[in-house]
Amino acid sequence: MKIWLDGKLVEESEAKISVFDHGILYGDGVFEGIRFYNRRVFRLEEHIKRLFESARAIALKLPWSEEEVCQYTIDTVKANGLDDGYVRLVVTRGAGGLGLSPYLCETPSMFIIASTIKLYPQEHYDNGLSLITCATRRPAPGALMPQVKSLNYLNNVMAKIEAIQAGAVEGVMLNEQGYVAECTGDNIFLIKDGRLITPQVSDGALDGITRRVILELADQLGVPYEERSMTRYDIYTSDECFLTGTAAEVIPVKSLDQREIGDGKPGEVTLRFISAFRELAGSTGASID
Ligand code: PXG
Repeated sequence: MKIWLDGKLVEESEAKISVFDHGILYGDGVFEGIRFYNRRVFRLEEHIKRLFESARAIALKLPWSEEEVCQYTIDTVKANGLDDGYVRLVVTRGAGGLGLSPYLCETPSMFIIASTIKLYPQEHYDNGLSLITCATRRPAPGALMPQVKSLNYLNNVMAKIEAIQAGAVEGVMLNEQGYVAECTGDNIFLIKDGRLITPQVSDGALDGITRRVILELADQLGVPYEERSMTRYDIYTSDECFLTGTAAEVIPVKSLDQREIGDGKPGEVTLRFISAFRELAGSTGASID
């Protein structure tokens, strides 16, 4: 596997970063995950824009332009000879001394991995996955801005452990006010009386690119939607529920806290979104050829 690291495509065994990198020492950095389908990188410019915005929000100045990073992403996918897969870009504050001041770090580091990812077995896409409500809350937006895709995922990792230990597949995370924010690595959507509902970003959700695609598709499919605060009651009493994320794509949910959602099977509106998403993802995106 070839890894893009600070300007060069190197062998995986050569792709090493310093133990003094503040990405490791303090989780000081940002990342993106992008899918490619049929040799086209899906929503490439949008992901790179979000990467740059995440970096700006944490006062991390990148020495490359957005266009250059798009090109490096394409170069990495190409160098690995994959038609379909997942690209992971990681930008760290770079190597500096001990001490959390980012001003100790001179140059940010970036690496790009082009590989494959499978978050869930096919069975969950066919039958829906089970969720629990996690006790671990999303940090308040005033503590950690939910839009920033930072290298601080401990909060999500703790929530994921809870979900798995409870025998579920994913976990719903609430914000400090008790409203639903999102899942540990996916955004959440409900269908109630023919309307699509998803929490607002200000409730602690990542402004997911797949989430944005679903809202665009809602317009095309003529499904009215609302971005609003929701509680667990809204999920328990919804007709359908699904999750979205670059890695997960669009996946139906069959239960929350052992309460069956709808009739416990992937709903009809959900299936329409899944097929519209697949069609779009399989036919659009930045070509690597
Ligand atoms: N919420 C959170 C907390 C996420 O981390 C999403 C929502 C979905 O956003 P997108 O833009 O992908 O539609 C994410 C996505 C990985 C990895 O290992 C990344 C995510 C999730 C799971 C794994 O690269 N981020």
